[in-house]
Amino acid sequence: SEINPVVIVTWDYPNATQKAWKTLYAEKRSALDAIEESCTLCEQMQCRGTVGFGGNPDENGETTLDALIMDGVTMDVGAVGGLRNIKDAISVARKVMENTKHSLIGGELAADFASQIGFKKETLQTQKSRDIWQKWKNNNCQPNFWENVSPNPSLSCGPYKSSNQASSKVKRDTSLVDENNHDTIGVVALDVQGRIAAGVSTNGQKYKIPGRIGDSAVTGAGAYADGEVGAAAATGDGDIIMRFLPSYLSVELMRLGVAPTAATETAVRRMVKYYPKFRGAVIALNKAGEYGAACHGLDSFPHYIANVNTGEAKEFKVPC
Ligand code: SD4
Repeated sequence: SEINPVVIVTWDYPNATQKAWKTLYAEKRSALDAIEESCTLCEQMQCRGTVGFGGNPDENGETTLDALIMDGVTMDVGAVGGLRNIKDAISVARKVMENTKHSLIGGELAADFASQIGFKKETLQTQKSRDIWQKWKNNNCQPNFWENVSPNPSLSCGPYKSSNQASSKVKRDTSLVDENNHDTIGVVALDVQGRIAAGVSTNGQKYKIPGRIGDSAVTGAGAYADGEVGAAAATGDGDIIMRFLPSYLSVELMRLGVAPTAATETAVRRMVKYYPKFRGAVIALNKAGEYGAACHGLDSFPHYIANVNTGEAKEFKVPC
């Protein structure tokens, strides 16, 4: 007998949600397909400049991508971190999962991997991302992600010299995630065969230090799925998210019988206990098709849900 499919998507991405819903409901395809299709749409649409090419340049003005997909049936994971010059982050992640014994491939070599199996290498810079970067340079590279170092006086912006006299200390409890810097697409889905999967795709934090890889490449941080229980995905300050694995924690709490909303609230609270200025959110879905979300440090957290009751992508909002 067929299960009623469900999909939850972070932030206000109704098109991506609708795409996943069509894949799951009309086409009766897999949760993995729904995740790949919806994340791919956002990568191509450059959703809010925070997914895909041409957004959130790093200190050198380059855009690099993090993505992860997890199959709750096989517990297999594929991820890319700091992927350069390839637009299709989630699809490359899926290839890592399905066509290799590895789980995470990074950087320039991940681009080589992708190009070997047919993905096109091209710059991820656009005029817009160059302009964003130039403006940041002109503003003395503020904000930046260095701490406990002094700027190298011979350069207008980094690289920086190590120093004990911190003149430009950025405290880690000062969130660097602002309203335009936190919109990773995260997708959790249940398909008609009862299979559960999760995935995320992002270009990471704006002005990140080149080489930085975020939570969206890390299993249990950006996303997690266990077909016996459910799935979760996270968005927000990835450098904090990857210290607490809120997606993994949410799934483990649901395993103990905690409802999705309460599970995500506990996972968010764990981060906030140590980092009171944490900004971000977690979504969760259990095997019964129940879902929930929690957030912190934002005005509110919009997310989209599609199931047989909503009939199409419908917006929900939780206060933070
Ligand atoms: C990161 N979590 O790289 C990502 C950024 C983001 O919604 O936008 N999350 O830290």
